[in-house]
This record gives sequence, structure tokens and C-alpha cells, in this order.
Amino acid sequence: MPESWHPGEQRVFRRAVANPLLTADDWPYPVNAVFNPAVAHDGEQTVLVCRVEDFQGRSHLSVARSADGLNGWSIDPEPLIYPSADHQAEMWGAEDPRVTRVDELGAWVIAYTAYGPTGPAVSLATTADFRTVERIGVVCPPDDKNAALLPRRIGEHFVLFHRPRTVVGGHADVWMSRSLDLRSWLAPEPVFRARAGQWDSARIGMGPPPLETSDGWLVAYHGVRHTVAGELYRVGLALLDLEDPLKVVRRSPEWFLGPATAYELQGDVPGVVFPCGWLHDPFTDSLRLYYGAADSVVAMAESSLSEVLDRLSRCG
Ligand code: BMA
Repeated sequence: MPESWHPGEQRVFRRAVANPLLTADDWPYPVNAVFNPAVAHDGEQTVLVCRVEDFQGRSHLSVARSADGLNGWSIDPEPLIYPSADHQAEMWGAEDPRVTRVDELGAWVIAYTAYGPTGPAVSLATTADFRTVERIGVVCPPDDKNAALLPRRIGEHFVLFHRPRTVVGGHADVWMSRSLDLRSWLAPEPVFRARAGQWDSARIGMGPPPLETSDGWLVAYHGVRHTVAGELYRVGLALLDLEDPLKVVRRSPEWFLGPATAYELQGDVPGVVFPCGWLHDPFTDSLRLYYGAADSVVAMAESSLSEVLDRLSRCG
């Protein structure tokens, strides 16, 4: 099923032949772009929470469902989260969701970027069915984004990864914060940083919610490099210690997925592969990474968890 790898890449994630899985043309109402989807499985279907950009340049979050996660998508006629005057912090848009199943809550937590006049901030909402949401609201003030929650507490705390931009130096790295109740958060602690001189030198940000494995929390993140032709967004992998996620156990020196196909190289922002969700099937071991391509369409690349962990085990 997956398309062949592209020369020069790690060959671990193989793009779906059905890519792009979703485009603006699939939407039940006129939109400019559909990208950067979060993913969940509700027991019956693959559920994507997509960032959808309208013709004012504002984004909302909308749900698409499919039995096999590849084809036959049914798209909700109404958005799940959309900008409104009631929510000042996101009056310019809701962007880049990550969805985490939290069994303790009997619900999924959606972490997304609330974009408003004071800048991008991290906002949380919960949903039991992907039809209605309850907003928790902004939990990390601007400038902050790329937030993803762990599915369980570490000790007594929920753990949220996010990307505050530092006032000194303007750095954008992966940090984490802890909370007892998802509402009040302790001061952020640094987890890992952009690497000078490498493919992830300009900025980095957490991708999908980390996946619990026997080797640690498996992390996919986006790394940005400035080039004379603009910025390139690629995907790297890392492992964090299960009980102390501040400890980086491994980090891939190379990227695992980068823009290479027409739908990744052509679009509103060429050269962007931006992962916000993945699904692991414990029965087949398949690991599907859902991502936005060129800020225009939704795509997926597949591997197996054992292959990914094996490749990472050989990294320093
Ligand atoms: C980031 C976010 C993403 C976007 C990416 C590339 O800052 O805004 O939504 O995909 O830039 O444009």
C-alpha cells in the first residue's frame, strides 16, 4: 500500500499511495486549505481533527472520519472549534491541533494554537465524541504553540509539551509544564533544543502527543532550517525517559521525513512536512504519521513501531 521511499531519506516512513488524503476540494463548503491534522481512533473509525483555513486566512478545526484511515472520508458539515467574538484569544483562528486520549478523564484533550491579537497561545479543550467540545481555554500565554499532552500523569502531574518563544534570544525549543488539574500550570522546564548547524537549527516543536513504548516516550518533532529558498520543515524522532520525560534518551541525528513529493513542495508554503498526529495499531504494529504538507493538504506516511524503535536504538 505505501508508496516507495524517496532517495536520501531514512526510508522508515513510507508515504501512502492515496496521498494527499484530504484537500480543500473535499470540503463540504469553500475553503482555501486543509492541513496539520490531529488523529484519534474512536474504536470504530480514524478521526482526523484538521486545521482548515478559510478565505479570510483564518483557521478553524474540523473533523473527518474514515473506516480505514485512508479513503472514504466523511467530513462534518460544521466546524468543531471556530473563531468567534466570544473567544478573544482565538479571534484570528484555531490552528495545529494535537489530540490525546486521557482514560482518566474518559475523554480526549485537544491542545491547539489559539491565534489572536496578542499572538499565538496554547489552548486546551476536551471532547467525548468529536461533535462538541468543552473549552478549558488558554493555558500558556503568547508567544507559545506546538502543545501536546501526555496520555497519563507522571507522578501526580499531567505533562504538557509546548514551545514558548524565549524573550531573550527568541529561541523556539521544546519545553514541558506540569499541572494537577489541566488549568494551572507550573513554570516550563526545557526538554530539548534546536541544534546549531543541522537540519533542525532554526526552531523545533513537538509533533504528535508522545507515544508510550517499552523504550520510552517516542517523540516526533518538526525541525526548521533557513535556506536561501525559504524555510524547510522536516520530521525528527527522539525518545524520552518514561518516568522523567525531561531526560532525552535518544535523538535522531537525521530527519526521518522531509518535503520531497509535489504535494509537499508545492502549495501555500512550499517545503513543509508538519506532523500533528500518529496512530499505533497494537495488533499489526503499524505506525501511521498524519501530517500537513505545504500548509495545503493532509497526508500520511506509515512505518511500524518496531522498525522505528530499532532505527532509533542505533542513534546516539
Ligand atoms: C508554523 C505553524 C504551522 C505551519 C508552519 C509552516 O509556524 O504556523 O501551522 O504549518 O509554520 O508554515
